[in-house]
Amino acid sequence: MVDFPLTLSRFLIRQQAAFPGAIGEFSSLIAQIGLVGKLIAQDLRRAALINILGSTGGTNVQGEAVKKLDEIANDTFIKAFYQGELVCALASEEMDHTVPLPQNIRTGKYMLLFDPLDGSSNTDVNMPLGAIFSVLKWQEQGRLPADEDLLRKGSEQVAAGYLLYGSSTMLVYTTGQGVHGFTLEPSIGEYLLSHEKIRIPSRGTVYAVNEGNYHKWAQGTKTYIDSLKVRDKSTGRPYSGRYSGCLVADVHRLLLGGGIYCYPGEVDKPEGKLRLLYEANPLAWVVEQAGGKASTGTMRILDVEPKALHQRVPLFIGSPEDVREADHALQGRHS
Ligand code: AFP
Repeated sequence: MVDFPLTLSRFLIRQQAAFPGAIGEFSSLIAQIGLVGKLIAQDLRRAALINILGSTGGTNVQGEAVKKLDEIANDTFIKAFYQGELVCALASEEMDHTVPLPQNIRTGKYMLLFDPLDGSSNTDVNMPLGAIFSVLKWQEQGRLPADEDLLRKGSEQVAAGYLLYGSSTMLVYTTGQGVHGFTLEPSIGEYLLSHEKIRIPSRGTVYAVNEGNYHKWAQGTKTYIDSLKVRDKSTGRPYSGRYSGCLVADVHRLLLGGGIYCYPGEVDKPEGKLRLLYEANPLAWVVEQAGGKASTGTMRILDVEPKALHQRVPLFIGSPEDVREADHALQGRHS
């Protein structure tokens, strides 16, 4: 007999049972993120038919052009959590500061940071997109967290994960007990457990990087990327290049098949492009929980002390042997 599928809700109930005294707030938070994913996936499926492709004409806090779908995804996250109950702080990659929650509501104990639509340059060309989330716990009573209260190291996250809008919609997350992936079964509107306890291969044969930036990189970065293209039987090189323009999709590929994603710093922009709190930290924890590594090139991502909500950081993430080699090359050491 075929196994009966395990839904996200039943999985959450089982996980919750391991925490006596848990009142279900955390399970509801993950389920609500799943709901956001369903709503956004529904818009994406029909995007070209309902006039939601293209740009709004505005720019976001990062100075980047805002796509209509960026705005829709951001609003969906905010509406889903605005009434408090599950969270006491909401911070989005698209917004300057934390979202002010209404006065006099009952707030939950979690702080949610999110990138509502990752890879938004893919919106108009029907390519994969994602959303990334990071959950922190607020311990203080009597006041709501301010911006600076969200400046916590990645190692303090209590949950992290992503939604992937690809050929199917997936929710992948960790709470520090492995990484589990759920695929949305659209005909019944349920996420079903499809990838239990994901483990990343110790080495891969794929690298993802925007090589158009090659001339902007420091010598260590150039040396490392060059080395991936050299024939070498022992490491399976040359590696294949695969870069989608969507971090979530690229990280998902290497989580399942191994390899490395790099968004290096540049000589004139050593901090790189990606955001520490909304992108690097949550994905670093997911990948570490699957047995991988995530580094700035000089230190573990999860140990970086954040100084600002929108801080950027260079990112090398993926199979442990690959990331270790990247670190060595960037630091001018031999593997
Ligand atoms: P957007 O969401 O602004 O398109 O940025 C996507 C992203 O943060 C990440 O998902 C990609 O891997 C990376 O930036 C792409 O950046 P480049 O266009 O500079 O390669």
